[in-house]
Amino acid sequence: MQGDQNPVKFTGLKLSKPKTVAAGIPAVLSSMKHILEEMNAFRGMQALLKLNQKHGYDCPGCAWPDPDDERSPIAEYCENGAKAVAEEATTKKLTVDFFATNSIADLGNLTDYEIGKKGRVAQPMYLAPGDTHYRPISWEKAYERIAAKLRGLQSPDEAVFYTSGRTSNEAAFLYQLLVREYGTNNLPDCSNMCHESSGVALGEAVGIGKGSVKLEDFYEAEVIIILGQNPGTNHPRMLTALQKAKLNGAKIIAVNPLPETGLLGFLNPQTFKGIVNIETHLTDIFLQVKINGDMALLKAITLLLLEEEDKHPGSVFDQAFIAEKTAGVEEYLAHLRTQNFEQLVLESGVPSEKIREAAQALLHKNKIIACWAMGLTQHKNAVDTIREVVNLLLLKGSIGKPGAGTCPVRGHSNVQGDRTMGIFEQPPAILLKNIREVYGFQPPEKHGYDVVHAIHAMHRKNAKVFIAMGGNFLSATPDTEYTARALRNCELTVHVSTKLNRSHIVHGQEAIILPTLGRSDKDIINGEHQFVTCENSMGVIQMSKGNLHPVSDDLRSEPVIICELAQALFKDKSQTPWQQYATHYDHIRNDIEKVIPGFDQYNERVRHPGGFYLPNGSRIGQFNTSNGKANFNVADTVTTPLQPGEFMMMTIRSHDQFNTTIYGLDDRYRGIYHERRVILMNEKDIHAIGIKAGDVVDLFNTFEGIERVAKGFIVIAYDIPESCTATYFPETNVLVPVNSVADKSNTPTSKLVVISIKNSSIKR
Ligand SMILES: Nc1nc2c(c(=O)[nH]1)N[C@H]1C(S)=C(S)[C@@H](COP(=O)(O)OP(=O)(O)OC[C@H]3O[C@@H](n4cnc5c(=O)[nH]c(N)nc54)[C@H](O)[C@@H]3O)O[C@H]1N2
Ligand SMILES: Nc1nc2c(c(=O)[nH]1)N[C@H]1C(S)=C(S)[C@@H](COP(=O)(O)OP(=O)(O)OC[C@H]3O[C@@H](n4cnc5c(=O)[nH]c(N)nc54)[C@H](O)[C@@H]3O)O[C@H]1N2
Ligand code: SF4
Ligand SMILES: [Mo]
Repeated sequence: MQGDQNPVKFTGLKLSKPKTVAAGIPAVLSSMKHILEEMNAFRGMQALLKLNQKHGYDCPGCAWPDPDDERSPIAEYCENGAKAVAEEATTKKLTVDFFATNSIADLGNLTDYEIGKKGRVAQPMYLAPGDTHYRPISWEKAYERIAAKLRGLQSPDEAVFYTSGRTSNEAAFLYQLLVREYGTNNLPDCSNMCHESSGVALGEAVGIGKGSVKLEDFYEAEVIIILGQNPGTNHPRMLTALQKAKLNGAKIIAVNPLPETGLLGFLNPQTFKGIVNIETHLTDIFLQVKINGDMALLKAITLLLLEEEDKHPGSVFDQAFIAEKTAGVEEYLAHLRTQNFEQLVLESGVPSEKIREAAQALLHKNKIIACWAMGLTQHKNAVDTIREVVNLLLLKGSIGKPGAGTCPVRGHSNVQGDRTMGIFEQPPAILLKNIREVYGFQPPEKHGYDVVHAIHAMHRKNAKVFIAMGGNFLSATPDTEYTARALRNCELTVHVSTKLNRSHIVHGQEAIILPTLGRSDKDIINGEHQFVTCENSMGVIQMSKGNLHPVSDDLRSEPVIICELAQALFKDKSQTPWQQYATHYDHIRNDIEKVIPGFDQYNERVRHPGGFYLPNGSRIGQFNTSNGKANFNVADTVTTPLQPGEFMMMTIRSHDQFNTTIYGLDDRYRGIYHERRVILMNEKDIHAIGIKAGDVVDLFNTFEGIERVAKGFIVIAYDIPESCTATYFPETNVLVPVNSVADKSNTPTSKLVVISIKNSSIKR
């Protein structure tokens, strides 16, 4: 339907050679351009000077950690951090007039890029049943409307409460508390589409669903393997850590279907060396795998290591560690011995000499860090692939010691914290017990809906109210047409949002937008400047205090919105101090301390500059699994049979976006400018199906016999393995089948969609 997807508008593709170094001066210039497009220079300086400082605010971009010790006083951020701030701290705003002149249908004709550039939502808005325009509504009336609807449902399980990973610890804690007091565990979150596979795999293998390394471990590592991650774009300051690791002698192995610029080389714009363009070459060994060829590649490498270990027992594997700390090694090695090296080479797509080179680099090293992101997690067999990464680390004794370990690099800036705070449809027993003891109500135990289950439930009208704490559910989820129908089937959709997005346009019978303060906004309550806290990818809890004057007086903070909604919903029937929580966030933290393990003396410790680390067993070699050991896993590789004319498609991020927020139209490092509707293909494949680079094509998927179509993409010949293609998320989410999910984690398989390609009737 109209509005579900980005309208096809070509913007004028320009191509150049992909870059060989990331950052440097072009990154500094790009940061400034984005900032100055959205605000004046004074506000820009105010915003950037506090970004990632110990008394400033946490970057709303990714979850990469800040250094524990010294921080640059002027620029402790990257280009994409600056863009995230520009997007949020913009002084453009959507007033009542904007909504009066733009109908829902008008808004549906805008691309995501155009919608985002309109500015911040400035007051609560309401869309009445059958109405064509959002109209202003008071906060109190909005809360009443939502509360009445929630109270009127036959069961609390008819409501769905989504969370995106920018939400602070305080807001996340209150949100899950409200939802559980209301009576459901329907708490899907963006993590379900992101690192869920890592959480499941690591939980089973080493007893905690988080990574084990600290930033300092990078500086001690001997080998760093980076699989399925594009840090130059998505975690740019990771390049600084990699640069330091290299200077200390580490070797870097990159595993990716694309030669991503940030993995190849880096110019640090913060050092004098960088300014005068002396580059650091980052990757030593680039393994250009086929899409989902990682498991075969890992097995091939491990097989070579096993051969050497057989020849010289004890010289390659850490036998003492294996004996003392792990379980299942016999089964694993027996399985490995059944594997055929040549077959694995073929499945991985990587030349055997390259695999031998990688094995050689690992042979006598045991300070090994493995980093990964969406290139591993969003596959059918993602959990097994990640466990194969852990298998390798366990053989080498490379976990629970300095310079070694697991590093799933998280996406959203507080996605890890939200999970710690209880945003999870499968609540752990300890959380339920503590809630019961502290708040005196019986929280529900039955597991709730995750993202995919929530879509189906709304589609079937089993769920009738959808509430989102941030995010862009429609565009981030798979199978856009199906999800749009699901949202439209709701009786009420509610979004707590900073900016307008497609999920506000594809709505339930009634819809409400509650505008909220962002990370960079100053949050004053009763004259006191409040702060919130976040957890980064390495388990550090830090405070975040915005310093910019909000663009509208009618914005409220996420914690306050939740408290006010809870009061409207529960009236005087709740024992929870909702009113008190909204007066000072210290009260919230005092109670988090009672409910969530690891937060002792929360208020005191988080006020220490740089915050504090949460406990993490795997970091110190204590594996809190059911058998107290780190567990090996035995699983076979999975191949995707392709018919002639079929390809594997991965959906990836360009350099100018944050998930569904489109900052700009350039993907500078890949040399693709001013266009997002593109498909990257191997030259031979282009030729084989009788099309040409520059042609406009339509893309098709027919999973489970349903035809899904994404129209109008320009073909680009690119350095990508045969049978593999790449497009940008979210334009091709329409092709990701909602029922194609990872085993165990239920994560949509956004990195492997089988497609066919035909010339389009649409002209450029
Ligand atoms: N600027 C910016 N920063 C971001 C985000 C953003 O959108 N913009 N998003 C944030 C979020 S929520 C997340 S989760 C992270 C995402 O960070 P990434 O995971 O780095 O993001 P993707 O673009 O999805 O890239 C996946 C990478 O995996 C590769 N890949 C795809 N399939 C495979 C495969 O089968 N095997 C291997 N080995 N590689 C594969 C792709 O070529 C690509 O380089 O970034 C976070 N940071
Ligand atoms: N095909 C495909 N699909 C994917 C992925 C992929 O790689 N390929 N990646 C998946 C991943 S890893 C993720 S994490 C999800 C992301 O899914 P989401 O987290 O749902 O999506 P975002 O685009 O990050 O959400 C952006 C919106 O959040 C709101 N927002 C921004 N800041 C704030 C804030 O401070 N408070 C509040 N309340 N709202 C705010 C704004 O309204 C903005 O429009 O997408 C997933 N979808
Ligand atoms: S690396 Fe991530 S958290 Fe750090 S400044 Fe860049 S976007 Fe922000
Ligand atoms: Mo993510």
